[in-house]
Amino acid sequence: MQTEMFSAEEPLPRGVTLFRQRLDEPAQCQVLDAILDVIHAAPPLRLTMKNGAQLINRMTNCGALGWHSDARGYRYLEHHPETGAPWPAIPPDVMAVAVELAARCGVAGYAPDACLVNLYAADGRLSLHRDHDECDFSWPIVSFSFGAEAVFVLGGFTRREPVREVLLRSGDVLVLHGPSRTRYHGVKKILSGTAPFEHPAIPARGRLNLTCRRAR
Ligand code: MD6
Ligand code: FE
Repeated sequence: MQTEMFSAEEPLPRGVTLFRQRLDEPAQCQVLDAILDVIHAAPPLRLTMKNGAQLINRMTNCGALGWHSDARGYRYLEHHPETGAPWPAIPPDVMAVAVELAARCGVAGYAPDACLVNLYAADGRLSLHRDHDECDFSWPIVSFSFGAEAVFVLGGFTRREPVREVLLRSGDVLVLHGPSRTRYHGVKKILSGTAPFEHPAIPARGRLNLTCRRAR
């Protein structure tokens, strides 16, 4: 895989907008307190893919819909697959920031109905993928990072195109929108030990990511 670090001056591709340090530490803790309640109400699971392989990171959801994967494939569910309960609501401050940043990216009227919670242990990663299980790609995905830094990889529109690396830190918010909404991306590595603080919602020496989307 070809990789190359983004330098500070190198602009991100159109439709990739990174709001560095959008959330200060008190704002991050407020979100994480609310996510701790989500985790208690909707226990994170290690999901399985169609081919039987298990995903490395545990995941849960908040919002009307939750992303799920099992032997039948990927889809959005209205209820937690084990408890049968509806997913907890998206915390109001997460919703407010997602709506604000979508608007700053030129998308008015954003109303995310799904927010995936990704829990990375110190050795967590996420293989190269495109988010394409949603109905309308004109709605952006707004992605929040908490805990240890992550080496995020951003590719093109086929798996074969080279990827570039972007470092995501706790408090950063990344928006994929417009022409970049369906770019390939993933998380190559967690830089364990780089978290600015600890919080019980974040796995030890790991990272927590929220991705808000409009699924339907
Ligand atoms: C992560 N993020 O940062 C994984 N998807 O842990 C994603 O998969 C992602 O950051 C769509 C849009 C933005 C993202
Ligand atoms: Fe994604």
